[in-house]
Amino acid sequence: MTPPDQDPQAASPDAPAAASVAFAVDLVIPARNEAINIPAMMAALPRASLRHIVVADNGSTDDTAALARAAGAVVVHETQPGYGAACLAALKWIAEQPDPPAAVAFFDADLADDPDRLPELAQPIHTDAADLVIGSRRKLAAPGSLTPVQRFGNGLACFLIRLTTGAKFHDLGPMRVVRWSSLQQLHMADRTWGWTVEMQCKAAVLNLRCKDVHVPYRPRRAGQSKISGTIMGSAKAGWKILYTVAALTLTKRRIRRTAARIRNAAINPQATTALSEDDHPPTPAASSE
Ligand SMILES: Nc1nc2c(ncn2[C@@H]2O[C@H](COP(=O)(O)OP(=O)(O)OP(=O)(O)O)[C@@H](O)[C@H]2O)c(=O)[nH]1
Ligand SMILES: [Mg+2]
Repeated sequence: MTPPDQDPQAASPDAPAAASVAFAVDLVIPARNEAINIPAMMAALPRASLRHIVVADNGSTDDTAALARAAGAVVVHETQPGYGAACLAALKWIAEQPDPPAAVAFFDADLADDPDRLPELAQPIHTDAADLVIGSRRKLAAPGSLTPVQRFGNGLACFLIRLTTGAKFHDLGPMRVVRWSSLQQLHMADRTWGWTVEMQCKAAVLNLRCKDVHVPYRPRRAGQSKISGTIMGSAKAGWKILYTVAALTLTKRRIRRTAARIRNAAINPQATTALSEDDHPPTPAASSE
């Protein structure tokens, strides 16, 4: 990852200042060649509910970064393709800020989700009723916005998580909010399309309080469909998701041990809590987008 090319303190004069809210929620937006959607997406965000808006520009060859910056986002660059790689780059930037957020929200740049629902997803975390809130598209998705392959794959992954951990999820929707301290314990590692399922699987293994909220979903606003719209994209993402569920549910003890070390380090910063390679679950090579 290269450093962000914009300091939030030096945001464009037209950009609203980062919201100063008691319950600070930072928003992560992975974006790869989404210039066509960025202005409308940035304009639609509920800024008053958000502190930093971090767009992780994933090797875009269009104006994604410049447009996001002009609209007031912090832009970080990640050259390695991959949804998870982009999210990790944004989280690294957030972790380097003087004050950690209370929670982090995730939102896709193509405006397929409704950003007005973000405060509702953050609410159960604010009231300490949940640690992870997933926007579930299963009931309210517009016709055609989720392909049959996506519905089947997401349903199968949720079924397998339930079978192996007992946790009830209904979707792997990208719009979600997670408590910052919980996110630390999840020790996220996947750099591609296993990101969403890794978060849910690990949260289930760690018995975090998880909640599904029904949200509407529509086809991407504009631009080229990169994953679900192509057979190869769906096949790669589907394989990665199922592999990730299997790998993670076979390494429950390791996930718990890693989380315990991170919790201990938070309580006692003097303790030796260095994480090793062994703390990362096995995932397939991050070769695809
Ligand atoms: N394909 C792809 N998307 C990325 C990458 N990094 C970040 N993204 C972003 O991840 C989000 C989700 O990607 P989408 O292409 O919308 O995937 P999808 O929703 O499964 O499929 P479509 O909306 O039909 O394209 C978008 O905001 C992308 O711009 C990457 O390396 N590859
Ligand atoms: Mg999309």
